[in-house]
Amino acid sequence: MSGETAKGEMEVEDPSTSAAALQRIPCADEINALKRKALELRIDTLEMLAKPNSGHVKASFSEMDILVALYHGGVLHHDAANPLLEDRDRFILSKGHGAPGLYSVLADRGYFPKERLGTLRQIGGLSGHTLYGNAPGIEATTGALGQGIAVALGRADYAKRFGKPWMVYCMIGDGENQEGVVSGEVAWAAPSLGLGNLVVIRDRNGLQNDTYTSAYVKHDAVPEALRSYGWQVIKLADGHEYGELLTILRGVKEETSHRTQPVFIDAPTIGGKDGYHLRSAEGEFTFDRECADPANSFSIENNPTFHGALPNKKIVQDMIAHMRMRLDHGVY
Ligand SMILES: Cc1ncc(C[n+]2csc(CCOP(=O)(O)OP(=O)(O)O)c2C)c(N)n1
Ligand SMILES: [Mg+2]
Repeated sequence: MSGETAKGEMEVEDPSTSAAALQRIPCADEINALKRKALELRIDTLEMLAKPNSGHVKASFSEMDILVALYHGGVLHHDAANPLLEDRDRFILSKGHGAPGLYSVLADRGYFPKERLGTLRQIGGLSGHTLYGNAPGIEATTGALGQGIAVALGRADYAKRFGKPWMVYCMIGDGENQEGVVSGEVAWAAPSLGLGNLVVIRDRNGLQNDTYTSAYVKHDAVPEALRSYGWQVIKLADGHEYGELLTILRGVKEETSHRTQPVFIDAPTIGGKDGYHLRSAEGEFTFDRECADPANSFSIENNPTFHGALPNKKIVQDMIAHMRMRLDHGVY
């Protein structure tokens, strides 16, 4: 699918010259269906969070398109009817606070009934962070940042040593790069162990819990460092764009059998993506950002306030209503 530039950066083949690459590119209908699916699942996520009136909306919304590409775009080999299928690909959400987004995806894929989403953060219900055994499809207990990627490394190492055909996908946050295990131990070990079956995707939404990540992490230094340790680095232009996401993810999957380098996919995203409502000066919902009156509208996009907290209940209901209207009108 690709070659490496002099800088070691992944170069995607010109689709017009490669039949194989052409097959990986999703068609407009598929992209549209996935965008619609992601909006539906963001609505499910917001409704899930609205009930306990807490939980991680910004993280769940930024990661959603990547999850939908993996689970609905035919990338992961998995079977909701048989969550422990031996040869399944493993997906580990290292940024475990993004659990609500993953629950929406898993419920939609049929891992458990959608009604269970209404139990988030209740005793005996879905856990606020991913917890092994709490719901089918959750592969590891995560939430302490850095933990999931260490588990992912162990699983990938096991698979390689014992000749298992499955791959391990792991999503980290950009703030999570501050954990030593992410930027140190796993970063060094994975290429040394030749883990070509490990794919780490960074949800680079630019935010952590109460501020911008750039205050602590030099975003561009991370891929540079990983490349120098021996990772294959792929920088996406837009972590919400299905054409690019699927072309890359499908290509990475096809190359697994002869790859010895772990893969790091850097995906720029928008924290809280799609979490807004727009109203005109007259108070009517509008889809046009240009026509929206800021005094009547509200957005959690790229807003560090809404890490673990939600806006007030009225705003949340307005956001849900606006998202539903976008769904009805095909605006996504
Ligand atoms: C070891 C550890 N330290 C601190 C926290 C508290 N914490 C939870 S989420 C978060 C910010 C994470 O930011 P990022 O990785 O960028 O994820 P995002 O929410 O932006 O997707 C922090 C500091 C934690 N969960 N684990
Ligand atoms: Mg972040």
